[in-house]
Amino acid sequence: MQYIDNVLSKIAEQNPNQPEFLQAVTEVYSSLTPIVSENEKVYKEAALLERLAEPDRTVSFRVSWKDDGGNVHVNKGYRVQFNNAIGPYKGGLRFHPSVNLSVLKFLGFEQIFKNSLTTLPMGGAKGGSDFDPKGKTDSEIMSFCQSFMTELYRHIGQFTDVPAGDIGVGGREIGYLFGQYKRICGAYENGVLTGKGLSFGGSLIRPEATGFGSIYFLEEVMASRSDGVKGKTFALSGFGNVAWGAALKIIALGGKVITLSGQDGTLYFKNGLPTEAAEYMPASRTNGVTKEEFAKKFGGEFLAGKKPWGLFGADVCMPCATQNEITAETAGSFSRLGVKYVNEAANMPTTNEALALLKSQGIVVCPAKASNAGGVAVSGLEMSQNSERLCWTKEEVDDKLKNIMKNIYAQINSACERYSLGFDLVAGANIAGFKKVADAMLAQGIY
Ligand code: NDP
Ligand code: 2IT
Repeated sequence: MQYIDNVLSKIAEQNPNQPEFLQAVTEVYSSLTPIVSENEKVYKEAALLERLAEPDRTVSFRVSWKDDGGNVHVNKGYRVQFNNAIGPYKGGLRFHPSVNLSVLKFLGFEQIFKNSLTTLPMGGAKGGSDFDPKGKTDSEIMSFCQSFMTELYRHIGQFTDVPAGDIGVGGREIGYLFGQYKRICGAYENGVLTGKGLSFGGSLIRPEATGFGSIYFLEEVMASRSDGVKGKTFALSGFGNVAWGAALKIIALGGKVITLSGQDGTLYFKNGLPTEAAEYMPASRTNGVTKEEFAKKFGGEFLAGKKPWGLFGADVCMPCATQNEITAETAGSFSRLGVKYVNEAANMPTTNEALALLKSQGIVVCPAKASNAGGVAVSGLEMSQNSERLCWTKEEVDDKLKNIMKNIYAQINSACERYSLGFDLVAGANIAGFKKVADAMLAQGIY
């Protein structure tokens, strides 16, 4: 569509050297044709697509910290506050050497639509640093987190912007970040961060939420095709928070997890990952157990330097590590390997070329902004509990999470019906997530 093409060209011109960001915007905007056609005049007059692709603000700052030997290091710190049309900015923090503005802008942009799909009042944001937590001691991580928060604190708050975890940021980091925020502000504002420890305002099920939610979403998709998780084989990537939650739920529902992975290679479990192995994943990381040692301990193999895709037959491929893991080259082997579903638990794990290829092969893609929305959804529930000054039970949170994932599927399904999209869940999720934000932006005037 001409209007969308023109906007995309302008965004590409204005954001050179930001390939991940342009990829995310292209993927979303290219699928909006049916809804934009219906509202072209209004959207054009309000420059809606142009405004939506430019963050409200981006904060960038220096993070200086000392290692255990007393040496000073300098890292880059960022927070991209993308859009707060439907609620305070909300989204995780990523600590990884690959972090740059392009990566954080793609993540913040995706977060807008994901948060909209959760039905909870949360805007979109993302932040982080090029700091590499690998090989750092606990005291170095604390020193880094304290320095990061000493700058970030002035930009966040329970009614303005609520960060959480992402790659390299888990419960330990959120604890140190919260401690420093409390110390600087001199007040106990526990709604300022989510993913906190249970003893200081965290929510039960938040650690498991992204992985659990992703399987709840897949169950909805499978049920609509008279299919289910039981007896299916799953190839997962990643070995972190999301892979752990997903593996636990797959095994509990009678599925078989045959692979996991780290940056250094793939773990292969021919007979399926045992429950006790899935339960041990977080502790194995904190105890410094290598992937190879872990695989051997639980009857698996470690394939150094290999990615999990294209090697083994599986019903479901489930990327749980990072962006652009599934390329056209790997996606090309999926049909032959019997893959029927790609369940995106990581953010933007599939390139746009691979998405087109999967679609042409009839492989169902469960889009990240729907499938992994359970994490931020339970973050939203953590905020609700903090506001109420109450803690809900595990069952209460898990039930709410299940309902949210069902509701996300229902919204996508109704967008697919309304706009005759067939079973294109990627386009359905984009349109459903976009509509609520677009309506709110139009109602709030031009700024
Ligand atoms: P973790 O830091 O807990 O784990 C990340 C895993 O991915 C690790 O196993 C890591 O390998 C691997 N990994 C990281 N970078 C790369 C890379 N460049 N190439 C290959 N493997 C890599 O992160 P999470 O599990 O929290 O996040 C995983 C994905 O899920 C991300 O895309 C994140 O944005 C997304 N997500 C996370 C949510 C959350 O609540 N945590 C919510 C929604 C989405 P190694 O073991 O070697 O370090
Ligand atoms: O990508 C994501 O949705 C997250 N990392 C979780 C964000 C959050 O605020 O819980």
